[in-house]
Amino acid sequence: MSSITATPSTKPRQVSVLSDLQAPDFVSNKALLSWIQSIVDLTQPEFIHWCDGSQEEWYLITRKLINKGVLIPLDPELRPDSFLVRSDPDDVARVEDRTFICSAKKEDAGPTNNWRDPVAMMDELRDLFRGSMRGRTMYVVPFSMGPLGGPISQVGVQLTDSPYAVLNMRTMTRMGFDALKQIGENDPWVPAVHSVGFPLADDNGERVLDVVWPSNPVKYITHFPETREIWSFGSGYGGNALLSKKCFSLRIGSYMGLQEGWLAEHMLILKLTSPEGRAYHVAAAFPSACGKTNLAMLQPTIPGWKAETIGDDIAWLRPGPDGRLYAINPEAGFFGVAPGTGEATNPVAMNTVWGNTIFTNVALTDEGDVWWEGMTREVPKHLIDWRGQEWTPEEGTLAAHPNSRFTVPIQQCPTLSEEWYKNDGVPIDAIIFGGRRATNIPLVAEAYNWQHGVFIGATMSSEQTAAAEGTVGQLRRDPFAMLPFCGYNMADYWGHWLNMGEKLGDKAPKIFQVNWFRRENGKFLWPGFGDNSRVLDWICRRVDGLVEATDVAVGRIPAAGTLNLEGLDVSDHDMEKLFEIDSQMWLDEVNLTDSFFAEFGDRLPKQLTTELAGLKKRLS
Ligand code: GTP
Ligand code: SPV
Ligand code: MN
Repeated sequence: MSSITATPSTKPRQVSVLSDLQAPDFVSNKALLSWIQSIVDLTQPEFIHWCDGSQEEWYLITRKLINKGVLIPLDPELRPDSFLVRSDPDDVARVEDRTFICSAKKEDAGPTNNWRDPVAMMDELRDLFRGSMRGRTMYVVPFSMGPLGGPISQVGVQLTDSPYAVLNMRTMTRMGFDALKQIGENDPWVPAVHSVGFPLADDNGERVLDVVWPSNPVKYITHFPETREIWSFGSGYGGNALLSKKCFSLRIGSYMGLQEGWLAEHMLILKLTSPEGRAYHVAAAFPSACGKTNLAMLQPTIPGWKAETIGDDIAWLRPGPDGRLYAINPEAGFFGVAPGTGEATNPVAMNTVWGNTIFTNVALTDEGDVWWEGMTREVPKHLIDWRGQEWTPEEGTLAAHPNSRFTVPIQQCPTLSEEWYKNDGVPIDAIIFGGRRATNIPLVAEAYNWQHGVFIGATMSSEQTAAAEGTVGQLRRDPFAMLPFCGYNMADYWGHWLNMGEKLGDKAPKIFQVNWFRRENGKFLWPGFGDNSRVLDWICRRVDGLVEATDVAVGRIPAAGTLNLEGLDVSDHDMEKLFEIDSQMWLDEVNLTDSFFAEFGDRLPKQLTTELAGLKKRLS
């Protein structure tokens, strides 16, 4: 563990257990109060802090963390009210092998999730959480996912001993007393307990020293879908600790969606306006660190198109009164990947992080600003790297961690659509699935119909990124970009999508597949970023039946001349490669899909078997 941030009191004292919850007067929900009391009794914090979401609160917490050396303020002239934070090198990404779905029955978690018996898990958690907040402040963090009081919105309360998590939650959600007021006497909310697992007292109750980034080598990210509870232990980083995000909005959310007839998805939401002035809304699922933030902030390179951002990571979708599928972004901020983000690739993100931003695990410049690989063409001569060490380019190491991130309010995004504020969401015209695939998957293909689209989503694979612990670059199945985020049996999830298609009928969005990452000799064939507007243009025109498509084995690809390539410097050879369908390689993939589907036994919807057989036939 790195540097010490507090001197022990000369007289070690027994850390007290709270006897008074100090709840604000307006809190009337008895279940909420008794739940908080039970967590206080279990974790034994020294202080309790109800987060009101005010500016004063932000000021007090940031000053406290500056004094402890946790937040490093950046030069206010360069990046006002912004901070650098360095995590423990062992706590830098989501821990998928420590993530559990604790449904009563193992089959309900399914073969793609880690499962624990809920009673046994809870026993183990109680042992871990007992006294885990001693000597610390427990923050009560009420938050709303979606606009306050909106019909699609949900409220949660995270109890945490991490003030860093509090600051992030403040940016990522509508956090504070306004959200707490949404929980009336009989209203539901999702309880989420989080501890970094580093109490400031030893077994004798004597105070111990804090560290800059407290965490615990034992980590558990656990979900109880049937009782809608979240318990997270041992990590302070990203999706492990900001429980509104993956834990609530996706894992618990997806199960709520199954029960209540809606969808919680790992999707960006983008509004596009054509040169003719027609507005389209698209939702796109890409695995972690595969381009959602970038596509959500796209600057079209083809004339006349306008792109506006609604969400970059999560979408909640449900049929509206007119029978179409409507989406909201439940979040209020971006927790975006820093490396690769620069003026050349994502100028909108660069403009968004002008200030009020928390940067985690990036490098510090001599001027007191931040830097990461890909931010500027020119590499600084000297930096302090993400571990806090002197760094020069000759070092040959990465100055920023590959999963370093920025946390920033969505309202700072210059391309934010005013529709982000809409309670009822936006009607979705097209759903896009994308992954990081060096081979096989064409630049763009349209699904033949909803069922085929569900098959495309279900059979997605992608090269693993640094967003989670594991081997980067390894190709793995990531159905619907939800492999780490589906809170129940993936086969039932596919069934839910198929049912949704039936419900939506001819009002269902069209489904597409894209791949910006096809390579030849290690080099990307497609320029990506702003030029992805060319693909979106084709997709929108297909939605309105304005351009022709050619049927191939895997779907419908642009007919000759229908993809706008004007002013683009991609050779005919590369364009051909981008759409190449190698039957043998595809048949190999079909065989792998066969074994993948077999893992789900008789829970696999038979429509997917039909689709697989259809694909095989078209390929041979
Ligand atoms: P999560 O926040 O982890 O869910 O990720 P995300 O899907 O929002 O990923 P993001 O947009 O941050 O992209 C991650 C990486 O992909 C960055 O390093 C980008 O530079 C790179 N990237 C995004 N779009 C493109 C593209 O069109 N082409 C290429 N080659 N790289 C891209
Ligand atoms: C992802 O990994 O998909 C993220 C980052 O969006 S985290 O919030 O850490 O899950
Ligand atoms: Mn994500």
